Amino acid sequence: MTLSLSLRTPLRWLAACGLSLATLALASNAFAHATPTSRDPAPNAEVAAPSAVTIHFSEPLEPAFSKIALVDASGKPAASAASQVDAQDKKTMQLELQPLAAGRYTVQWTAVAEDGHRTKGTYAFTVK
Ligand SMILES: [Cu+2]
Repeated sequence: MTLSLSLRTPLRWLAACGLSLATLALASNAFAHATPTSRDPAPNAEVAAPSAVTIHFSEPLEPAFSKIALVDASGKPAASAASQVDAQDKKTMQLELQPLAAGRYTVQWTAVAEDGHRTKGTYAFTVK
């Protein structure tokens, strides 16, 4: 009984320690996730036909895995080009647009930071 207790207690401490280390690692990784710092058009904005959707991110992006898509109110793709990550700052992603018809549009973005972590989001704007 005494033996098993003395063996198990250090194991429990190890397990607890490993858990808090994992929590710490997760918390510090969260700072490296790419999140939007500005979006143009802005969420819920009413705009004249914009020439592009531009999103600035908090972290540099992996261009191969990061993208912006735009769909119209019926869910159909509304952009003919593919989005681009700015080659210099790598934190700006842009989707160039043909003139859009009036209506509501949804931006769907996926951002993969240089640490490999993926973030994604959607928001809508309206073309007058
Ligand atoms: Cu991360």
